[in-house]
Amino acid sequence: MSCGVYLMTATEYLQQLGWRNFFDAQLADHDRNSQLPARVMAVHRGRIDIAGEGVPESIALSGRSAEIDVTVGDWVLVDINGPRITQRLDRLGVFKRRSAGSAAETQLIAANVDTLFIVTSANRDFNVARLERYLAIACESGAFPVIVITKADTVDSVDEFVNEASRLSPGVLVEALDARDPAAVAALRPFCVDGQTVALLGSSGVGKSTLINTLAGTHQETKAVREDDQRGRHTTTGRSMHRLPTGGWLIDTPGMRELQLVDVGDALDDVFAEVSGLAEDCRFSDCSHESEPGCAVRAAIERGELDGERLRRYRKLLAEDRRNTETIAERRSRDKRFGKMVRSVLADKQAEKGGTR
Ligand SMILES: Nc1nc2c(ncn2[C@@H]2O[C@H](COP(=O)(O)OP(=O)(O)OP(=O)(O)O)[C@@H](O)[C@H]2O)c(=O)[nH]1
Ligand SMILES: [Mg+2]
Repeated sequence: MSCGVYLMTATEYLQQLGWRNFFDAQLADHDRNSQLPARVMAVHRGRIDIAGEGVPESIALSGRSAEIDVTVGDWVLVDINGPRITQRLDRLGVFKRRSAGSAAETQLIAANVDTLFIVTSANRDFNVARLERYLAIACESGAFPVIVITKADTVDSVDEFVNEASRLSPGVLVEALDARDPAAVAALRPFCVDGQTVALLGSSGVGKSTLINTLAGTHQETKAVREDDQRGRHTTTGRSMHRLPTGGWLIDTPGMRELQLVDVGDALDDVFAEVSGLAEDCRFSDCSHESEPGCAVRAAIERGELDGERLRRYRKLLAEDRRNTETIAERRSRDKRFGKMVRSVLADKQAEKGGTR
C-alpha cells in the first residue's frame, strides 16, 4: 500500500539541480561514496555555497581547493571526509569577460547555463551594440539566447524595440514585457523548468532581480532607477542561483558597466551570420572589407542590402576579442615563465644549502 509520500532518490535530486550524463561520465574513476557532486550556488571570498545530496551548504575554499577556479553554476566534487572541494568538473559552457579595469584577467560570470536572458529595457538602456556583445557571449557558451525587453508598460509601443532586437541574430527570440507582471512573464516560464538553468545578464536597473522575483515568487532587493538617465544603482552585488517553483534555476547577476569580449572564438561569425556569409564570396580570403577589390561585403552595403553600421560593429568586436584574448594569453605565459624561474631559483638555493651542510 502506498503511504502517499514520495522520497526523491539522490539521482533525481541531482537531476533537479541540473545534473547531466556529461557530468556523470566524469565520475568514472572516482569513489562515488566519498566524492560527492555538488552545484555551486554562490561564490564568496574564500567560501562557496553549494547544493547536493549529503554535502554541507557552505564550504571553505582553503589550501589546495583555493586554487580551483569556480563560478556560480559550476559542478564540483566534495570529499566528505574533509569536507573539502577536490575538483571542478568540466563545464558544458561558461560566460566570461575581460575583467573591468586595466588588469589582463578573465572574469568568469556563470557556468553550465542552458538559456541566457539578455535583459534590456524599452528606454535609453536599449543599445544594439551591447546586445550583440551579449549574443556573442551566449553563442560561445552554447546557451540559448532570449532578448527580454522590460518596462514595455512604460512606452506606447514596443514594436520598434522588438523589431530592432529581432534583426540582430538569426532566429533570436525576443520578448517584451512588464517584469513585475506574473501574467506577462509567463512567456518565459517554458525555459525555467526541470533542472534547466537560466542566467540573466544586463545593465543595472533593467529589472533582472524584478524578473526573478516575479518568476520565483521571491523578494530580492530591487531599487528604482535614477530619474535623469534611467540608470540603475547596482542593487545586486553578487551572483547567485535561485530555485523556481517550476523546477528550474535562475542566476541573478549584478549589472555590468563594461562587458569586454574575450575568447569568443567563432561566435561572432554566428551572431553576424549575414556578414560572415557574404565574406565567403570576397575575392581574398583575408579581406578586411575596407578597400580590397572584389569585396562582397562592401558590394552588399552599396546595394543597400547590408547596414554599414552592422559591419562596423562586427569588425570592432572582432578586433576587441582578438586584442583581449592575446593580451590575456601573453600575461598567462609570462606568469608561467615567472613561476618556472622562481621554482628553479628556489631549487638551486635548496641544492646549495644541501651542499654546504
Ligand atoms: N515599470 C516597470 N518597472 C520595472 C520593470 N522592471 C523593473 N522595473 C523597476 O526597475 C527598477 C530596477 O529594477 P531591478 O530589478 O532592481 O534591476 P536590476 O537589473 O536587478 O538592477 P541591478 O541589481 O542594479 O543590476 C525597480 O524599481 C523595478 O521595480 C518593468 O518591466 N516595468
Ligand atoms: Mg538586481
